[in-house]
Amino acid sequence: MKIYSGPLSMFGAKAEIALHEKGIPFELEMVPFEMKTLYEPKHPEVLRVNPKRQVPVLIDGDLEIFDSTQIFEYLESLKRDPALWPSEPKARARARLLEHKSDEVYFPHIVRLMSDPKAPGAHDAAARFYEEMERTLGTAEWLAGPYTYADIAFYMAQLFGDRMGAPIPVSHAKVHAWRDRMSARPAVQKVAGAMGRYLLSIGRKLPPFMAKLGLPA
Ligand SMILES: N[C@@H](CCC(=O)N[C@@H](CS)C(=O)NCC(=O)O)C(=O)O
Repeated sequence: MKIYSGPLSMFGAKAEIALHEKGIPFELEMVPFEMKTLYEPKHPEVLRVNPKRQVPVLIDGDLEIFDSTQIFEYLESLKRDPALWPSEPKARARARLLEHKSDEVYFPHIVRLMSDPKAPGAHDAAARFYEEMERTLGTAEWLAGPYTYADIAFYMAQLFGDRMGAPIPVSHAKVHAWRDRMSARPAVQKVAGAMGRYLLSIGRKLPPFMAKLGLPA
C-alpha cells in the first residue's frame, strides 16, 4: 500500500495516523511541496488518480482512491481490529458526522485564516467549534465514544487552527486534556512529530502544545 501525502498536509496526516493505528504497513511518498509554490507542480500520480489534484492519494494494488475520509472507510473495512468507528449504528453515525464537521465545518475557517489572519468571522467560528467540542467531551476521554477517526480528524485540524492564530482557549480544560491524550499516542507522535520537525526545518515556530510530541516548543 502506498500513500502520497505532503509534509504539511493535515488530510494526509489523518490517513497516515489511521494506518499506524491499524498497524497496516505502508510506503509514504511526500509529494513536492514548498511554502512559496505549495503543491505546484503537482505530482503526476496525484494528477492521474485524483481529479481534485489533491493529496492524500492511496494506492493498494489495483485500488486507487483519494480523500482522507474515503481512505478511513477503506482502512476500516480492510482491517477491523482495532476498530476506529463505534459499532453501534447511531454512535457510528455521530462519530462520522463529527469527523465530517471537523473537516468541512471547522477547518474551512482555518483555511481562510491562512490567507487572511483577520478573516471575518473565522475566529468566532473556531471559538464556537471549540465550545462544542468541550461540551461534546463531557466526562468522556474521546470525542465520539471510543477512540475514533473523529479524534484523528479534529486533532490534525486544531493543530492548524493553533498555528493560524485560533488556539483552543485555556478555559476549555476538557479539550486540552483530550489533546494531551492524543499527543501521547504513538501513531500521533510519529505523524504530527514529523510535521513538527518539518516546520522547524523551515524555520517555523511550533504551537506550544507540540512540545508534548517530544518537540521543542
Ligand atoms: N477532502 C480532502 C481534502 C484534501 C486537501 O485539501 N488536500 C490538500 C493538502 S492538505 C491539497 O492537496 N491541496 C492542494 C490543492 O488543493 O491544490 C481530503 O480529506 O483528503
